[in-house]
Amino acid sequence: MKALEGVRILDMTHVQSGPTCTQLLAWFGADVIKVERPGVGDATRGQLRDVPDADSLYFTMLNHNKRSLTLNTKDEKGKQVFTRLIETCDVMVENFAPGALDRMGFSWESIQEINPRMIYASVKGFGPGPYSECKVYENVAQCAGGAASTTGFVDGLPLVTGAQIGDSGTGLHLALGIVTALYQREHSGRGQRVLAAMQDGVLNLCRVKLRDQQRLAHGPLKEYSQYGEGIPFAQATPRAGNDSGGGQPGRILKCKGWESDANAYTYFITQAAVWEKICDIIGRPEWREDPDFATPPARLPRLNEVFEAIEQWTMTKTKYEVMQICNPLDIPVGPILSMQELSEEPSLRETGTIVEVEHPTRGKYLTVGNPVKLSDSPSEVSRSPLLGEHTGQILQEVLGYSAEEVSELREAGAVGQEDCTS
Ligand code: CAO
Repeated sequence: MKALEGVRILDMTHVQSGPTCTQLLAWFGADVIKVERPGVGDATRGQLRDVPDADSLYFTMLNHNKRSLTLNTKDEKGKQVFTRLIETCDVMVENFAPGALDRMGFSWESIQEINPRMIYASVKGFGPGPYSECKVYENVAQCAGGAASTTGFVDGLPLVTGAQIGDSGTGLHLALGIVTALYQREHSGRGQRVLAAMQDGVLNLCRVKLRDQQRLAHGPLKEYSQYGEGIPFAQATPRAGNDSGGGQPGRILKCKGWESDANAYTYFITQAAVWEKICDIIGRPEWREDPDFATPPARLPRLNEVFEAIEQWTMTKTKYEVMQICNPLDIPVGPILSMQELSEEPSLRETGTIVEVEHPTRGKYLTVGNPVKLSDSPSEVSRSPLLGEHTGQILQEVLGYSAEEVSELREAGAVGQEDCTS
Protein backbone atom coordinates (compact mmCIF):
# COMPACT_ATOMS: atom_id res chain seq x y z
CA MET A 1 0.00 0.00 0.00
CA LYS A 2 1.25 3.48 -0.90
CA ALA A 3 1.43 6.26 1.68
CA LEU A 4 -1.40 8.34 0.18
CA GLU A 5 -3.50 5.50 -1.18
CA GLY A 6 -7.20 6.30 -0.77
CA VAL A 7 -6.64 10.05 -1.11
CA ARG A 8 -8.34 11.46 -4.20
CA ILE A 9 -7.08 14.73 -5.64
CA LEU A 10 -9.13 17.03 -7.86
CA ASP A 11 -6.25 18.50 -9.82
CA MET A 12 -7.10 21.82 -11.46
CA THR A 13 -3.48 22.76 -11.90
CA HIS A 14 -1.63 23.85 -15.00
CA VAL A 15 1.82 24.97 -16.16
CA GLN A 16 4.50 24.09 -13.55
CA SER A 17 3.90 25.08 -9.92
CA GLY A 18 0.64 23.22 -9.30
CA PRO A 19 1.49 20.16 -11.43
CA THR A 20 4.76 19.71 -9.49
CA CYS A 21 2.71 19.44 -6.30
CA THR A 22 0.11 17.00 -7.60
CA GLN A 23 2.74 14.85 -9.33
CA LEU A 24 4.46 14.36 -5.97
CA LEU A 25 1.16 13.44 -4.33
CA ALA A 26 0.53 10.95 -7.15
CA TRP A 27 3.95 9.39 -6.59
CA PHE A 28 3.06 8.95 -2.94
CA GLY A 29 -0.03 7.01 -4.05
CA ALA A 30 -2.86 9.56 -4.33
CA ASP A 31 -5.38 9.17 -7.16
CA VAL A 32 -4.86 12.43 -9.06
CA ILE A 33 -7.61 13.43 -11.50
CA LYS A 34 -6.35 16.21 -13.71
CA VAL A 35 -9.22 18.32 -15.00
CA GLU A 36 -8.50 20.05 -18.30
CA ARG A 37 -10.45 22.21 -20.67
CA PRO A 38 -11.91 20.11 -23.55
CA GLY A 39 -9.93 20.40 -26.75
CA VAL A 40 -7.30 22.61 -25.14
CA GLY A 41 -5.89 21.07 -21.97
CA ASP A 42 -2.97 22.32 -19.96
CA ALA A 43 -1.22 24.94 -22.11
CA THR A 44 2.12 23.24 -21.57
CA ARG A 45 1.01 20.23 -23.64
CA GLY A 46 1.87 22.32 -26.67
CA GLN A 47 4.66 24.51 -25.31
CA LEU A 48 8.31 23.96 -26.29
CA ARG A 49 7.22 21.03 -28.42
CA ASP A 50 10.09 18.94 -29.76
CA VAL A 51 8.10 16.11 -31.39
CA PRO A 52 5.27 17.13 -33.74
CA ASP A 53 1.76 16.30 -32.45
CA ALA A 54 3.08 14.78 -29.23
CA ASP A 55 2.70 16.23 -25.73
CA SER A 56 5.75 18.31 -24.93
CA LEU A 57 8.38 17.24 -22.42
CA TYR A 58 7.35 20.29 -20.43
CA PHE A 59 3.97 18.63 -19.90
CA THR A 60 4.98 14.97 -19.69
CA MET A 61 7.69 15.61 -17.11
CA LEU A 62 5.27 17.37 -14.73
CA ASN A 63 2.21 15.14 -15.02
CA HIS A 64 3.24 11.54 -14.43
CA ASN A 65 0.97 9.09 -12.61
CA LYS A 66 -2.17 11.23 -13.17
CA ARG A 67 -5.45 10.62 -14.99
CA SER A 68 -6.90 13.23 -17.34
CA LEU A 69 -10.55 14.26 -17.49
CA THR A 70 -11.68 16.95 -19.91
CA LEU A 71 -14.47 19.04 -18.45
CA ASN A 72 -15.88 22.46 -19.27
CA THR A 73 -16.35 23.92 -15.81
CA LYS A 74 -18.10 26.98 -17.23
CA ASP A 75 -20.88 24.93 -18.81
CA GLU A 76 -24.00 24.27 -16.67
CA LYS A 77 -23.85 20.48 -17.06
CA GLY A 78 -20.08 20.65 -16.60
CA LYS A 79 -20.62 22.45 -13.30
CA GLN A 80 -22.82 19.56 -12.13
CA VAL A 81 -20.03 17.12 -12.91
CA PHE A 82 -17.57 19.42 -11.16
CA THR A 83 -19.82 19.50 -8.09
CA ARG A 84 -19.80 15.71 -8.00
CA LEU A 85 -16.04 15.74 -8.21
CA ILE A 86 -15.91 18.13 -5.25
CA GLU A 87 -18.20 15.82 -3.29
CA THR A 88 -16.00 12.82 -4.09
CA CYS A 89 -12.46 14.17 -3.73
CA ASP A 90 -10.41 14.89 -0.60
CA VAL A 91 -8.25 17.67 -1.95
CA MET A 92 -8.67 20.25 -4.68
CA VAL A 93 -5.47 21.84 -5.98
CA GLU A 94 -5.44 24.85 -8.28
CA ASN A 95 -3.06 27.49 -9.51
CA PHE A 96 -5.30 29.65 -11.67
CA ALA A 97 -5.00 33.39 -11.82
CA PRO A 98 -6.53 34.96 -8.69
CA GLY A 99 -10.35 34.73 -8.66
CA ALA A 100 -10.68 32.26 -11.57
CA LEU A 101 -12.49 29.61 -9.51
CA ASP A 102 -14.84 32.23 -8.02
CA ARG A 103 -15.61 33.35 -11.56
CA MET A 104 -16.50 29.74 -12.41
CA GLY A 105 -18.98 29.95 -9.51
CA PHE A 106 -16.99 27.93 -7.00
CA SER A 107 -15.94 30.08 -4.05
CA TRP A 108 -14.25 28.58 -1.00
CA GLU A 109 -17.52 29.02 0.90
CA SER A 110 -19.52 27.11 -1.71
CA ILE A 111 -16.88 24.36 -1.89
CA GLN A 112 -17.06 23.98 1.89
CA GLU A 113 -20.82 23.67 1.67
CA ILE A 114 -20.56 20.95 -0.95
CA ASN A 115 -17.85 19.07 0.95
CA PRO A 116 -16.83 20.28 4.44
CA ARG A 117 -13.93 17.81 4.44
CA MET A 118 -12.44 19.30 1.27
CA ILE A 119 -8.91 20.66 1.46
CA TYR A 120 -8.66 23.50 -1.02
CA ALA A 121 -5.05 24.20 -1.91
CA SER A 122 -3.82 27.05 -4.10
CA VAL A 123 -0.63 28.46 -5.51
CA LYS A 124 -0.80 32.17 -6.11
CA GLY A 125 1.93 34.61 -7.07
CA PHE A 126 1.51 36.75 -3.99
CA GLY A 127 -0.30 36.45 -0.67
CA PRO A 128 -2.86 39.04 0.45
CA GLY A 129 -1.55 42.55 -0.13
CA PRO A 130 -0.96 45.05 -2.89
CA TYR A 131 -0.01 42.46 -5.52
CA SER A 132 -2.49 39.71 -4.69
CA GLU A 133 -4.33 40.07 -8.01
CA CYS A 134 -1.20 39.70 -10.18
CA LYS A 135 -0.52 36.80 -12.48
CA VAL A 136 2.93 35.45 -11.77
CA TYR A 137 5.45 33.25 -13.55
CA GLU A 138 8.69 31.65 -12.36
CA ASN A 139 11.12 34.46 -12.97
CA VAL A 140 8.74 37.09 -11.63
CA ALA A 141 8.61 35.10 -8.38
CA GLN A 142 12.40 34.76 -8.29
CA CYS A 143 12.65 38.53 -8.58
CA ALA A 144 9.85 39.37 -6.15
CA GLY A 145 10.99 36.80 -3.59
CA GLY A 146 14.53 38.13 -3.17
CA ALA A 147 16.42 35.47 -5.15
CA ALA A 148 17.40 37.66 -8.11
CA SER A 149 18.68 40.57 -6.02
CA THR A 150 21.03 38.19 -4.23
CA THR A 151 22.14 36.11 -7.23
CA GLY A 152 24.95 37.14 -9.58
CA PHE A 153 28.16 39.05 -9.02
CA VAL A 154 28.43 42.24 -7.04
CA ASP A 155 29.31 44.28 -10.12
CA GLY A 156 26.77 42.63 -12.43
CA LEU A 157 23.05 42.39 -13.11
CA PRO A 158 20.67 40.54 -10.81
CA LEU A 159 20.34 36.98 -12.12
CA VAL A 160 17.65 34.32 -12.12
CA THR A 161 18.65 30.74 -11.37
CA GLY A 162 17.96 27.64 -13.46
CA ALA A 163 16.44 25.84 -10.48
CA GLN A 164 12.71 26.54 -10.67
CA ILE A 165 12.43 27.74 -7.12
CA GLY A 166 9.37 29.87 -7.86
CA ASP A 167 7.29 27.21 -9.57
CA SER A 168 8.57 23.82 -8.45
CA GLY A 169 9.73 25.25 -5.12
CA THR A 170 6.25 26.57 -4.37
CA GLY A 171 4.70 23.30 -5.52
CA LEU A 172 6.82 21.52 -2.91
CA HIS A 173 5.68 23.92 -0.22
CA LEU A 174 2.07 23.36 -1.24
CA ALA A 175 2.43 19.57 -1.11
CA LEU A 176 3.63 19.83 2.48
CA GLY A 177 0.68 22.09 3.31
CA ILE A 178 -1.72 19.55 1.81
CA VAL A 179 -0.42 16.50 3.68
CA THR A 180 -0.37 18.58 6.88
CA ALA A 181 -4.01 19.56 6.33
CA LEU A 182 -4.89 15.92 5.63
CA TYR A 183 -3.27 15.00 8.93
CA GLN A 184 -5.18 17.68 10.81
CA ARG A 185 -8.42 16.52 9.18
CA GLU A 186 -7.91 13.17 10.87
CA HIS A 187 -8.53 14.93 14.20
CA SER A 188 -10.77 17.86 13.25
CA GLY A 189 -12.91 16.15 10.60
CA ARG A 190 -12.78 19.40 8.63
CA GLY A 191 -11.01 20.52 5.51
CA GLN A 192 -9.27 23.86 5.24
CA ARG A 193 -7.68 26.28 2.79
CA VAL A 194 -4.00 25.94 2.04
CA LEU A 195 -2.21 28.79 0.31
CA ALA A 196 1.37 28.81 -0.94
CA ALA A 197 2.34 32.13 -2.46
CA MET A 198 5.31 32.02 -4.82
CA GLN A 199 6.85 35.15 -3.33
CA ASP A 200 6.68 33.57 0.13
CA GLY A 201 8.12 30.26 -1.09
CA VAL A 202 11.09 31.95 -2.77
CA LEU A 203 11.70 34.15 0.27
CA ASN A 204 11.64 31.06 2.48
CA LEU A 205 14.35 29.55 0.30
CA CYS A 206 16.29 32.83 0.51
CA ARG A 207 16.12 32.83 4.32
CA VAL A 208 19.92 33.15 4.70
CA LYS A 209 19.88 36.34 2.64
CA LEU A 210 17.42 37.97 5.04
CA ARG A 211 19.78 36.81 7.78
CA ASP A 212 22.60 38.68 6.05
CA GLN A 213 20.42 41.77 5.61
CA GLN A 214 20.17 42.04 9.38
CA ARG A 215 23.84 41.22 9.98
CA LEU A 216 24.75 44.17 7.75
CA ALA A 217 23.56 46.53 10.49
CA HIS A 218 26.43 45.26 12.63
CA GLY A 219 29.24 45.56 10.10
CA PRO A 220 30.49 44.17 6.80
CA LEU A 221 29.81 40.58 5.81
CA LYS A 222 33.33 39.30 6.10
CA GLU A 223 32.72 35.96 4.39
CA TYR A 224 31.65 37.75 1.17
CA SER A 225 34.51 38.08 -1.33
CA GLN A 226 33.84 41.78 -1.72
CA TYR A 227 35.07 42.29 1.86
CA GLY A 228 38.58 41.15 0.97
CA GLU A 229 38.40 43.05 -2.31
CA GLY A 230 37.76 46.30 -0.44
CA ILE A 231 34.38 46.91 -2.09
CA PRO A 232 32.14 48.74 0.38
CA PHE A 233 28.79 47.22 1.32
CA ALA A 234 25.62 49.09 0.40
CA GLN A 235 22.44 48.91 2.45
CA ALA A 236 20.92 45.73 1.02
CA THR A 237 22.28 42.17 1.01
CA PRO A 238 24.60 42.15 -2.01
CA ARG A 239 25.01 39.57 -4.73
CA ALA A 240 27.64 37.11 -3.54
CA GLY A 241 28.80 35.53 -6.78
CA ASN A 242 29.72 31.94 -5.99
CA ASP A 243 30.60 32.60 -2.36
CA SER A 244 29.16 29.98 -0.07
CA GLY A 245 26.10 31.05 1.88
CA GLY A 246 27.48 29.70 5.15
CA GLY A 247 30.43 30.60 7.35
CA GLN A 248 32.89 28.42 5.42
CA PRO A 249 34.25 30.26 2.37
CA GLY A 250 33.79 28.48 -0.96
CA ARG A 251 34.07 29.18 -4.69
CA ILE A 252 33.78 27.64 -8.12
CA LEU A 253 37.24 26.89 -9.48
CA LYS A 254 38.56 25.83 -12.87
CA CYS A 255 39.57 22.23 -13.42
CA LYS A 256 41.56 20.49 -16.14
CA GLY A 257 39.88 21.08 -19.50
CA TRP A 258 38.05 24.28 -18.54
CA GLU A 259 39.26 25.99 -21.73
CA SER A 260 36.99 23.84 -23.88
CA ASP A 261 34.46 22.33 -21.46
CA ALA A 262 31.92 24.77 -20.04
CA ASN A 263 31.44 22.54 -17.00
CA ALA A 264 35.02 21.61 -16.12
CA TYR A 265 34.78 23.29 -12.73
CA THR A 266 34.48 22.25 -9.12
CA TYR A 267 32.99 23.87 -6.06
CA PHE A 268 35.61 24.00 -3.34
CA ILE A 269 34.96 24.82 0.32
CA THR A 270 37.83 25.83 2.58
CA GLN A 271 36.29 24.36 5.68
CA ALA A 272 38.26 25.42 8.74
CA ALA A 273 38.46 21.89 10.16
CA VAL A 274 40.38 20.61 7.11
CA TRP A 275 42.49 23.68 6.37
CA GLU A 276 45.76 21.90 7.08
CA LYS A 277 44.90 19.10 4.66
CA ILE A 278 44.04 21.68 2.00
CA CYS A 279 47.43 23.35 2.51
CA ASP A 280 49.13 19.99 2.03
CA ILE A 281 47.33 18.90 -1.14
CA ILE A 282 47.78 22.26 -2.89
CA GLY A 283 51.48 22.35 -2.02
CA ARG A 284 51.34 25.23 0.45
CA PRO A 285 52.25 23.49 3.74
CA GLU A 286 53.71 26.75 5.04
CA TRP A 287 50.19 28.24 5.21
CA ARG A 288 49.37 25.87 8.05
CA GLU A 289 51.44 27.99 10.44
CA ASP A 290 51.53 31.36 8.65
CA PRO A 291 49.57 33.85 10.83
CA ASP A 292 48.13 35.43 7.63
CA PHE A 293 46.52 32.12 6.64
CA ALA A 294 46.40 29.77 9.63
CA THR A 295 43.02 30.91 11.04
CA PRO A 296 39.66 31.58 9.40
CA PRO A 297 39.55 35.28 10.41
CA ALA A 298 43.07 35.79 9.01
CA ARG A 299 42.06 34.22 5.71
CA LEU A 300 38.84 36.22 5.19
CA PRO A 301 40.54 39.36 3.79
CA ARG A 302 42.74 37.14 1.59
CA LEU A 303 40.17 34.86 -0.04
CA ASN A 304 41.27 35.81 -3.55
CA GLU A 305 44.83 34.78 -2.79
CA VAL A 306 43.66 31.57 -1.10
CA PHE A 307 41.37 30.50 -3.94
CA GLU A 308 43.85 31.46 -6.64
CA ALA A 309 46.35 29.09 -5.06
CA ILE A 310 43.78 26.31 -4.77
CA GLU A 311 42.76 26.87 -8.38
CA GLN A 312 46.35 26.45 -9.54
CA TRP A 313 46.03 22.95 -8.09
CA THR A 314 42.47 22.14 -9.29
CA MET A 315 43.46 23.17 -12.83
CA THR A 316 45.87 20.24 -12.88
CA LYS A 317 43.06 17.75 -12.11
CA THR A 318 39.71 16.86 -13.64
CA LYS A 319 36.67 17.73 -11.54
CA TYR A 320 36.25 14.02 -10.79
CA GLU A 321 39.89 13.69 -9.69
CA VAL A 322 39.42 16.66 -7.37
CA MET A 323 36.45 14.81 -5.87
CA GLN A 324 38.40 11.55 -5.55
CA ILE A 325 41.33 13.24 -3.82
CA CYS A 326 39.35 15.56 -1.54
CA ASN A 327 36.50 13.32 -0.41
CA PRO A 328 38.63 10.86 1.60
CA LEU A 329 40.18 13.88 3.34
CA ASP A 330 36.72 15.29 4.18
CA ILE A 331 37.41 18.39 2.11
CA PRO A 332 33.98 19.43 0.76
CA VAL A 333 34.05 19.71 -3.02
CA GLY A 334 31.48 19.13 -5.74
CA PRO A 335 31.92 18.75 -9.49
CA ILE A 336 29.82 21.05 -11.68
CA LEU A 337 27.70 18.37 -13.35
CA SER A 338 25.99 19.08 -16.64
CA MET A 339 22.49 17.87 -17.51
CA GLN A 340 24.17 15.52 -19.96
CA GLU A 341 26.34 14.01 -17.25
CA LEU A 342 23.42 13.72 -14.84
CA SER A 343 21.24 12.02 -17.43
CA GLU A 344 23.95 9.41 -17.98
CA GLU A 345 24.82 8.84 -14.31
CA PRO A 346 24.22 5.14 -13.50
CA SER A 347 23.63 5.65 -9.77
CA LEU A 348 20.76 8.08 -10.44
CA ARG A 349 19.18 5.51 -12.77
CA GLU A 350 19.53 2.85 -10.09
CA THR A 351 17.77 4.91 -7.42
CA GLY A 352 14.95 5.94 -9.76
CA THR A 353 15.88 9.61 -9.63
CA ILE A 354 16.41 9.55 -13.39
CA VAL A 355 13.88 7.33 -15.13
CA GLU A 356 13.22 6.35 -18.73
CA VAL A 357 9.52 6.43 -19.62
CA GLU A 358 7.70 5.09 -22.68
CA HIS A 359 5.04 7.37 -24.15
CA PRO A 360 2.58 6.30 -26.88
CA THR A 361 3.03 9.32 -29.12
CA ARG A 362 6.53 10.54 -28.35
CA GLY A 363 8.37 7.28 -27.60
CA LYS A 364 11.01 7.03 -24.90
CA TYR A 365 12.11 10.01 -22.83
CA LEU A 366 13.99 10.69 -19.63
CA THR A 367 12.46 12.26 -16.59
CA VAL A 368 13.25 13.01 -12.98
CA GLY A 369 11.48 10.53 -10.73
CA ASN A 370 10.38 11.08 -7.16
CA PRO A 371 13.30 12.73 -5.37
CA VAL A 372 11.87 11.76 -1.97
CA LYS A 373 12.29 8.09 -1.16
CA LEU A 374 9.97 6.38 1.32
CA SER A 375 11.07 2.91 2.46
CA ASP A 376 7.49 1.67 2.76
CA SER A 377 5.95 3.49 -0.18
CA PRO A 378 8.07 3.11 -3.30
CA SER A 379 7.24 5.27 -6.33
CA GLU A 380 6.95 3.93 -9.83
CA VAL A 381 6.83 6.51 -12.57
CA SER A 382 4.09 6.03 -15.14
CA ARG A 383 3.61 8.21 -18.19
CA SER A 384 1.50 11.36 -18.25
CA PRO A 385 -2.06 10.97 -19.54
CA LEU A 386 -3.13 11.99 -23.03
CA LEU A 387 -5.68 14.80 -23.07
CA GLY A 388 -8.97 13.44 -21.74
CA GLU A 389 -7.68 9.87 -21.79
CA HIS A 390 -9.65 8.87 -18.70
CA THR A 391 -12.78 10.98 -19.10
CA GLY A 392 -15.19 8.07 -19.57
CA GLN A 393 -13.46 5.93 -16.97
CA ILE A 394 -13.61 8.63 -14.28
CA LEU A 395 -17.19 9.63 -15.04
CA GLN A 396 -18.37 6.03 -14.78
CA GLU A 397 -16.11 4.45 -12.19
CA VAL A 398 -15.52 7.37 -9.84
CA LEU A 399 -18.67 9.47 -10.26
CA GLY A 400 -21.14 6.69 -11.11
CA TYR A 401 -22.51 8.06 -14.41
CA SER A 402 -24.03 5.53 -16.79
CA ALA A 403 -22.69 5.08 -20.32
CA GLU A 404 -25.77 6.93 -21.68
CA GLU A 405 -25.22 9.85 -19.34
CA VAL A 406 -21.60 10.04 -20.42
CA SER A 407 -22.71 10.19 -24.07
CA GLU A 408 -25.16 12.97 -23.20
CA LEU A 409 -22.46 14.94 -21.43
CA ARG A 410 -20.22 14.55 -24.45
CA GLU A 411 -22.93 15.65 -26.86
CA ALA A 412 -23.70 18.65 -24.69
CA GLY A 413 -20.01 19.63 -24.77
CA ALA A 414 -19.78 19.48 -20.98
CA VAL A 415 -16.98 16.94 -21.21
CA GLY A 416 -14.52 16.43 -24.02
CA GLN A 417 -14.69 14.11 -27.01
CA GLU A 418 -11.03 13.15 -26.74
CA ASP A 419 -11.51 9.80 -25.04
CA CYS A 420 -14.06 7.90 -27.06
CA THR A 421 -12.99 4.46 -25.91
CA SER A 422 -15.54 4.14 -23.13
N1 CAO B 1 -13.15 24.76 -18.18
C1 CAO B 1 -13.47 26.03 -18.46
N2 CAO B 1 -12.63 27.07 -18.22
C2 CAO B 1 -11.42 26.78 -17.69
C3 CAO B 1 -11.03 25.47 -17.38
C4 CAO B 1 -11.97 24.42 -17.66
N3 CAO B 1 -11.69 23.15 -17.39
N4 CAO B 1 -9.78 25.50 -16.87
C5 CAO B 1 -9.39 26.78 -16.86
N5 CAO B 1 -10.39 27.57 -17.35
C6 CAO B 1 -10.38 29.01 -17.50
C7 CAO B 1 -10.23 29.72 -16.17
O1 CAO B 1 -11.44 29.72 -15.48
C8 CAO B 1 -9.80 31.11 -16.64
O2 CAO B 1 -10.93 31.83 -17.07
P1 CAO B 1 -11.26 33.35 -16.61
O3 CAO B 1 -10.06 34.15 -17.02
O4 CAO B 1 -12.50 33.66 -17.39
O5 CAO B 1 -11.45 33.34 -15.15
C9 CAO B 1 -8.98 30.81 -17.89
O6 CAO B 1 -9.25 29.44 -18.19
C10 CAO B 1 -7.49 30.97 -17.78
O7 CAO B 1 -6.97 30.73 -16.50
P2 CAO B 1 -5.71 31.56 -15.96
O8 CAO B 1 -6.06 33.01 -15.93
O9 CAO B 1 -5.26 30.93 -14.70
O10 CAO B 1 -4.63 31.27 -17.10
P3 CAO B 1 -3.59 32.28 -17.77
O11 CAO B 1 -2.92 31.48 -18.82
O12 CAO B 1 -4.19 33.55 -18.18
O13 CAO B 1 -2.55 32.60 -16.59
C11 CAO B 1 -0.92 32.05 -14.92
C12 CAO B 1 -1.57 31.69 -16.26
C13 CAO B 1 0.03 30.94 -14.56
C14 CAO B 1 -0.15 33.36 -15.03
C15 CAO B 1 -2.02 32.20 -13.85
O14 CAO B 1 -2.79 31.05 -13.84
C16 CAO B 1 -1.47 32.46 -12.45
O15 CAO B 1 -1.04 33.56 -12.12
N6 CAO B 1 -1.50 31.43 -11.59
C17 CAO B 1 -1.10 31.55 -10.20
C18 CAO B 1 0.39 31.60 -10.07
C19 CAO B 1 1.07 30.43 -10.69
O16 CAO B 1 0.80 29.28 -10.43
N7 CAO B 1 2.07 30.74 -11.50
C20 CAO B 1 2.99 29.73 -11.98
C21 CAO B 1 2.67 29.22 -13.25
S1 CAO B 1 4.00 28.25 -13.82
O17 CAO B 1 5.11 29.34 -14.41
